[in-house]
Amino acid sequence: MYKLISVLFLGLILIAGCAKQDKNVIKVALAGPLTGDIAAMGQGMKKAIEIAVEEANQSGVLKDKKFQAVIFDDRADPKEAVSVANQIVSDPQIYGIVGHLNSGCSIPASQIYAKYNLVIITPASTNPKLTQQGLKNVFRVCTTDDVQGSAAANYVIDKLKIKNVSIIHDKTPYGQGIAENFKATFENRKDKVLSYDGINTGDKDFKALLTKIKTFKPQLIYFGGVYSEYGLLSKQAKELGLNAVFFSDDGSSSPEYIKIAGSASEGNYVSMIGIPPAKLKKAKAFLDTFASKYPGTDLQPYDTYTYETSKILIDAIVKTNMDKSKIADYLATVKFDGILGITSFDANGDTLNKSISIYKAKNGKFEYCE
Ligand code: ABU
Repeated sequence: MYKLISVLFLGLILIAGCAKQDKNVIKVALAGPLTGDIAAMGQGMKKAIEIAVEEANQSGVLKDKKFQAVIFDDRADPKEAVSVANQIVSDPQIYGIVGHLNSGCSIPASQIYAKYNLVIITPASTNPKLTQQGLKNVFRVCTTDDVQGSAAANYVIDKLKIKNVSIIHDKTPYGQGIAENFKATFENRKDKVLSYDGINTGDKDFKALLTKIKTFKPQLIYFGGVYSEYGLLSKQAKELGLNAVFFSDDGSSSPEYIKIAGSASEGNYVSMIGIPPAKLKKAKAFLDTFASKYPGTDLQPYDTYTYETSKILIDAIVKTNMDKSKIADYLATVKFDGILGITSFDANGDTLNKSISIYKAKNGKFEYCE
């Protein structure tokens, strides 16, 4: 009886929901961490898709219809991402997904989108496995961790002249994956990895691990993970008198890192996908809009990427005349001329743009090195 009432109640909610659907609305979903330790990056993605959607609507490209960005918080949690994916696929007005941010979320969620032939384009998930699943609905605008991890290791060896490192990762598909790529290149080049340890995301006290690492006297500590833990590791290392240089990845390349680590961030490094937004000639209009809409708000690492991803998805929806079944095929051969230059995808759905930049924290800001 209880089950029957529940089913009827759910049915009523669905009918009420459908009745409210406006047929003139074409929805594009943004899925990412809107709350939690890395919410700053997810909130940046939300701002970016909203700017792209507003511009598309102002251009009148859909004539009598309007785009709408619908925002889903996966809290950087793979289980929550699956729940979000199930909500997304149940809304027939959603034409595609921009997201997720975390590879650990994008990988399971993409399998659900695939069952419904919904396209997902990620501006941020960099673990190679995402596009190695044989799913034709998956695309990514950011280059992968094998490219970035090895670029970081080569920079550390060639430019910083480092001979030995300790490596820490956050045990996520992203953090551990990129740390393994860094380690492989470092060891292939015959330099020494003194220690290799995993931490848990969300932990706040790393002093026991850092005290152990201090005994190895590493010249540099590489961290595979995101800014929340990178900030605490850098700060606590300094407090312990561990004076190694720190080096991390795109997930750590947020100005929030510098806020968390404070003066302990000075002289530390991150790598980042792509070239700096300020050097992208065509990004100026987006950067100006962002600055005037959100004065005093820092640009987060994936904002330009999310804006571009949103434009790519919107363009595909328009060019396929809102036929969901054609969007993946359209993207497979697209040459999108946008703020990142020309974006095209290989047979797996990975961008052909593979540039990586290195930044160093100096005077409370990330400064571009190369
Ligand atoms: N690419 C950095 C953070 C997101 C992820 O791949 O998990």
